[in-house]
Amino acid sequence: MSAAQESLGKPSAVSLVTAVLVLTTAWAQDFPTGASLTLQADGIPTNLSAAFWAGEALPDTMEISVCVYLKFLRGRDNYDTLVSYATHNNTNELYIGFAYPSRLFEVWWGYSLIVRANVTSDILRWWRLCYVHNFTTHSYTVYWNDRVFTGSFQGPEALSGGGILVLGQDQDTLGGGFVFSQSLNAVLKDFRFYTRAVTSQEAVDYTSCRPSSQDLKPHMDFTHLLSDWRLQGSVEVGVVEMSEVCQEESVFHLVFPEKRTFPEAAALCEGVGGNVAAPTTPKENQLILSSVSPYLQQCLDASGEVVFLGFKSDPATRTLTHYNTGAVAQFTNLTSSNNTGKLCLGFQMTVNFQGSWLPILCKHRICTLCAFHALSRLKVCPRCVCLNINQS
Ligand SMILES: [Ca+2]
Repeated sequence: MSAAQESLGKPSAVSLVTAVLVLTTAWAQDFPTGASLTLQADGIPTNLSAAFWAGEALPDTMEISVCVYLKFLRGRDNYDTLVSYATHNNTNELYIGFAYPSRLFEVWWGYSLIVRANVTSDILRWWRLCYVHNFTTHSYTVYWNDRVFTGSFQGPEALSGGGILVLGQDQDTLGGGFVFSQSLNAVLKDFRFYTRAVTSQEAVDYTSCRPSSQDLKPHMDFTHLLSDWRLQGSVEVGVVEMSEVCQEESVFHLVFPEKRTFPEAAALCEGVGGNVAAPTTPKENQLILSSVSPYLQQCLDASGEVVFLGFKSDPATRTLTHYNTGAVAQFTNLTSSNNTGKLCLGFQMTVNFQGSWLPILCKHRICTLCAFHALSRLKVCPRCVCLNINQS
């Protein structure tokens, strides 16, 4: 049994403490367009912040679908728990979360990992999810922004009804047993739990920002957020516009023209809410060239490198993987074989190799290029980066 399996199922000795519910506004009305919840709105990793379903209990069901728009604000040590559904017989009757550090999408039943999808789930950007789980055919589909993952699983024949469903914490006992390392710090918008398999058309409509008007109403959603859900701990209720969830996903680059090792560069980028830039398309590579060109005088070193890229090189398998998520690079631009024993990558600016990639030592000191997906949270000031920590 893996460490993850042990920790997911292990009962916690931490008792449940009722904390103060924080509401940005005293909402009295319903939210027909889909409200948002911010779990752990104060950013503190605790076992307190959670949303309990308080409406009609789930029936036994042969099919379920979970759709949500979500933006992770921070990752937690062990799991970012989205849905924890527990019954008297099984505290993991259905568990949906994102495993550290790969941030892959996972579904657990009891002590068994039954579904894993190789999604990218960076923090500070919006992800649009529909998860369809068919107990009869033992098949699943994960719709994740514009990607789709399908597969089959070994598991139960049905979901047992009558249990407790919690968003943002993992139940190790029925209705409790939470630990902060398996909690969630994220904004959730328009959460829906169906006791049927939504059609692929419905799922694609939802994940491509055309959510249905809910003619076939989900069993659970955020329409009556304050009466249907019991909110606990630092939870904020608000409204996020679809235009924010669906805004064009563009990458924004920032150069820090001081020399750092790769670990120092990664710590700097992550400290300001980004990542070391890891281009995924020729167009992004061209954008990096434009971003670093003004810094040649400060940054260009004797071997022609200007900044680190956010990939790790494996000389044995000749593959590049994202340094943070471990995802295999789909686009590469190496000048030569990467079988050099050097594990990091530099972005080259010499005349004949403008914009190509070169394996270098991670302890080498060159400039830092950070990439951001969430412009709204970042203000760029002259000669510094200021974080807009909390806009509320
Ligand atoms: Ca657990």
